[in-house]
Amino acid sequence: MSSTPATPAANAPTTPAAKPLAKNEGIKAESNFLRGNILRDLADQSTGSITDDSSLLTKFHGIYPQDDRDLRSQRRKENKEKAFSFMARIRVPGGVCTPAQWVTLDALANTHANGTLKLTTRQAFQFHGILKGQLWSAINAVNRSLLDTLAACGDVNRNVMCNPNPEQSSLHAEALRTAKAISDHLSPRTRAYHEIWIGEDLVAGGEPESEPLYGATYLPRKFKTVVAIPPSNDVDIFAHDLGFIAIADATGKSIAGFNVTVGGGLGMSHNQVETYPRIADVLGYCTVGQAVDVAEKVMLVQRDFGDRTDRKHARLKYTIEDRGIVWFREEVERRLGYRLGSPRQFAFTHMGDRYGWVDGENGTSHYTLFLMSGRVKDTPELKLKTALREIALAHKGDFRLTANQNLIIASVQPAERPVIEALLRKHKLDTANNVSGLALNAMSCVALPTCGLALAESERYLPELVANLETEMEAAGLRHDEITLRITGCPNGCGRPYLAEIGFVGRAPGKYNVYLGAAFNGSRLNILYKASVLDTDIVALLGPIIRRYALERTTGERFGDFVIRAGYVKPTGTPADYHDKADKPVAAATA
Ligand code: SRM
Ligand code: SF4
Repeated sequence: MSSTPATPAANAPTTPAAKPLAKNEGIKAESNFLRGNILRDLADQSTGSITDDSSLLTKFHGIYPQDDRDLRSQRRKENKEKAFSFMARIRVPGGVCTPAQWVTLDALANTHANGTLKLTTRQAFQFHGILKGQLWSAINAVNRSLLDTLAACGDVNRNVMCNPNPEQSSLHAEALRTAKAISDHLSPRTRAYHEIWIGEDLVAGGEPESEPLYGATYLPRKFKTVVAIPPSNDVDIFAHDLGFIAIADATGKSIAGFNVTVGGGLGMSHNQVETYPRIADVLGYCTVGQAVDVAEKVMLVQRDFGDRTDRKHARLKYTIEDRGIVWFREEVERRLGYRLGSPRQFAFTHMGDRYGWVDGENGTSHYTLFLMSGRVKDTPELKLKTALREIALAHKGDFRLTANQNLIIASVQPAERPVIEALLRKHKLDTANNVSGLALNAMSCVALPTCGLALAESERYLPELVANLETEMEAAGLRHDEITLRITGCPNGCGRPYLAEIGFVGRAPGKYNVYLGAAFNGSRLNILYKASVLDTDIVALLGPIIRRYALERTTGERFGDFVIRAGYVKPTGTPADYHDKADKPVAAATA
């Protein structure tokens, strides 16, 4: 496989010279491959944060400065600087980690962060609330556990996701191998990460480094890759820049190749119709052996043609919208030196997780555990973090983080199963059957108090939102019916709300845009039903629709399909589906 080197010419923006490059481009270019002044800023004890330029660069190292937004106004009154701390995102290709790694992260959450672990929508872990003085030792310890935070954020290929498929163990093993190979191949090569966080010596003599794939300015924007195994679309393949849909061979036990998808992305901004969520296109088909090469070439086309002048227009989805999928395929194939095959038949049936015990193909079994919003913490009612530590200490298989923020206790040997069952029972975690269909298919982003971009609550509001709507579902006789519900605190889409049958997107404190009508299998986006709905009005808005669905649905008809048939929303296939032009711009929830 030959890669196109990132020469300045290859990396040069193709947008009109008159438009200046986005500020981030200069900071990247001058950072000496992501070093910048990070070390200097970490040593500066006069503040709990780092400079704006370093903040941009630490993202590539998986680290974000944040502040506790609950404390902002109080700190301002007291004339104190914001309550700064750091979020660190730990990359877990395919979401698979060992029990020993879990135990390490569990301990670090207590000693270095806010005592919780967050499982993300992209099969990664996050720590919140790391104080500056402990940041280095936290990241260093993560690396000693053979995980890392490099490229978990930033303008690079992010954590590569893979369906954690417990039922089809042999397909999963192959798909995971591909996900890891892509992850390794597209990882940045800079030694900056190792110098800063692992204390490795500077490259001898300080001779120039190179980033063979990325060049000095990396990508125009973040880039996300996933591998899916039909019929499960739990990774939400159509939401990502690049996807590989595994096509099984005639035996059903091995992968023959992959359909390649490109140009998905969800982020948008309220009132800016030129930003919108977009479903990925199926580009073609490749063999297993070609997958890494294809991933590289797709990323390189985006490296060279993505818009580096406007970060709101810099994702691959806009490159494809602007230039067309035919042009894009030709450009990828030109670099590959061969044509992609015609896409093969595939069918996704769902994007949620399968809870409880399932048997694998090799005598092992797997338990999928529902975690509300992926947050692992101890509360007076539920000692979830303690329970999972005890399970990790006893478990001999692996753990798999799902794209729905849940956890699979995977590869449990028959002899081990009674031990895990007893621990699940002891901690009352064997209760998926008692949880409603709505809750089991609900997801939220983090939002307040840590996310600097949140306009409204999300994770902290989800339990109340679900409980309120569960009452309506129960009254309609739908307690165990599955409807996907997702909420985010702003329109960036971190909880993939535009792919939920019911999506809530924060506009202002206590106010949400309500979206309806996505497909249950993740193949169709939803549509704005009503803008700026007060949280207190949500039940009155949706209750009648839920009741009508219960009465009028046809056999097997999904809620998302029903609301379109019943005329609640009408897809136009234009950005108008997501925006409400009547709305005025809104300010952030707290200053
Ligand atoms: Fe996200 C920014 C959290 C998945 C689209 N996302 C952020 C930041 C880092 C806020 C910031 O820039 O200051 C959030 C940190 C909050 C916090 O306090 O932890 C944040 N995003 C998350 C996570 C943790 C949500 C979660 O509850 O699980 C997810 C971490 C995934 C991971 O492990 O890598 C997360 N973010 C997503 C997804 C879903 C996905 O990829 O499947 C999306 C939509 C898909 C997409 O990329 O189009 C997403 N996040 C964004 C965007 C909008 C990007 C865009 O193209 O417009 C931003 C803002 C930005 O990049 O400027 C953002
Ligand atoms: Fe923050 Fe918005 Fe992402 Fe939620 S969707 S985590 S509020 S950036």
